[in-house]
Amino acid sequence: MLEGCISWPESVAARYRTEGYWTGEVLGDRPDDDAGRHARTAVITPDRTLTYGELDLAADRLAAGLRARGIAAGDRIVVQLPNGADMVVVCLALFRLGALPVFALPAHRAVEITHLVEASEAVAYVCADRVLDCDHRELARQVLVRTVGLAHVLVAGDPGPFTALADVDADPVPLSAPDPADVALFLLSGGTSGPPKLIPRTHADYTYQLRASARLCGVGRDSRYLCALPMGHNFALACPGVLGTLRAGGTAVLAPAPTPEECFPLIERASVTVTSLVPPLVPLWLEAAEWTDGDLSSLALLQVGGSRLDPATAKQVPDRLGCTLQQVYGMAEGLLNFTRPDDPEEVILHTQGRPLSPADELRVIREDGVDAAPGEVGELYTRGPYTLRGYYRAAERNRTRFTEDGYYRTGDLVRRTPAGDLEVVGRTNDVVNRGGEKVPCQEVEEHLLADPRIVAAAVVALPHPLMGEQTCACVVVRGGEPEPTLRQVQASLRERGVAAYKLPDRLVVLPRLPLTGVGKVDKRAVRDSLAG
Ligand code: OOB
Repeated sequence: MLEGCISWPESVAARYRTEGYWTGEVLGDRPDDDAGRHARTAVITPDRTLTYGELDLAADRLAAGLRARGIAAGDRIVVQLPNGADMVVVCLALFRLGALPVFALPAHRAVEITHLVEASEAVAYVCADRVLDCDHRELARQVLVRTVGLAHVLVAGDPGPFTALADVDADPVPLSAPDPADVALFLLSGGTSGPPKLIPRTHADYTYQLRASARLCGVGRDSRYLCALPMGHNFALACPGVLGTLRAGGTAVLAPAPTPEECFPLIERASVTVTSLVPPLVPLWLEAAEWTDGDLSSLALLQVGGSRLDPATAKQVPDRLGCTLQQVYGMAEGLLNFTRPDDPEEVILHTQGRPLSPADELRVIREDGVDAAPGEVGELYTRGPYTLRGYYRAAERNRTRFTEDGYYRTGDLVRRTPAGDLEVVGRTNDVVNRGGEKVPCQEVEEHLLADPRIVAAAVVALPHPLMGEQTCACVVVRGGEPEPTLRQVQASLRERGVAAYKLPDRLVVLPRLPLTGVGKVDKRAVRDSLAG
């Protein structure tokens, strides 16, 4: 396995292989038993349609082109592309080459991309020319100034001073297949407190996740999965998402944004059968479904996950969208829980489901260290055939986030019903879950403290009706300085190149921050004082 990654103990790996969880399959391979595949539709976007034959050829040409430019198996490539055909082609090309995509989120800016390039020692950054108000060529320029080793910037669209992705093209060459036990890609942690940690996912573990989630969700050749959320996030990528749908021989339909305006016409045009959303989008979709004259009747399954879904909203989904609701409680680190389409309504509305795999091992540990009984709250620990054994090059973090016997400490507070379904009730770690987008408090506090006017900062979650949680920055201002406004604080963070979703939603200036007995900021007291 790649240096800096922790593999499963050999006895455990052998069991996953003999029990059929891990096979010889690798990402990017093609089934040899599907005669009609070549001509079937693989990808639909608002302006392009690709058959499997066209997709395979585009990926093979790009893989050969990358190789000709010196990119090799094991190299890390930061990928930040909007949902579209290029993103799918790039993924397949990298998998076939054995190069490892590091999936950035669309909202990431210079701070985050710099961190990802440094943490992964990436040799390339793949981006679009412009997305909304962001010129990624300018962003790439900033990253190049701050990092060493980034040899290639490949741009979809107008490349400016860099290389056009379209020019990375060569006649296909034979490539040796990667080892199923090796790392195939990196996802980003949302659940940790500092900057995101890199999560290595292997060919064996990820192909298992794709196969098992497609089976659970009934995704096959006749399925059309709408990717409305960013494709680089585990949920839309692989639960079963775009990659699971393509492995199953179905069609991936890619929407540039998750709004009803973008998605409803695609649902109708492509007869979409399944899609996934984060909870804040659900009320918008329900409302838009009332007035749309588009035909949404093909939609059979709506997956919702990433943060807590309000049961009253959940209850309206079947009637107003005409489909089955599935709650998904997952994490980039591995473990996925799903409600099953045939579960009783009570389970679908009020729980976040149960594990994907019979080989997932779960423990719920109370605050006093004892295993919780059904109904009792505790922190969820897990290990299994698609849950990591350690973050990439993060020995210190790994000591605290994993037990000696390999369980990942999720940081989520859950309750297990007697039937084994999970309810997520809170968190032990310092993260604000802003409608599925995870804001690491400590990182934002560090950015706030870079402002010379601010001498102390505590970032906490405040409840919010649509987002679930919002970010509130509580700051102490240096004596004699005027109090900054929220807009000023947001502007200074944006100027530093911080992603927009991490900017505080609220600002509270306090005379001092409450401290615990050992002199650390007492976040609970901060939250309580705000609630008051
Ligand atoms: C998904 O993945 P991440 O890595 O962005 O975030 C994981 C964390 C979990 O540890 C939990 O705190 C929270 O997000 N979460 C939920 C939830 N699903 C995730 N909290 C309450 N209810 C849910 N349904 O967010 C993710 C990955 C794959 C599939 C779905 C979501």
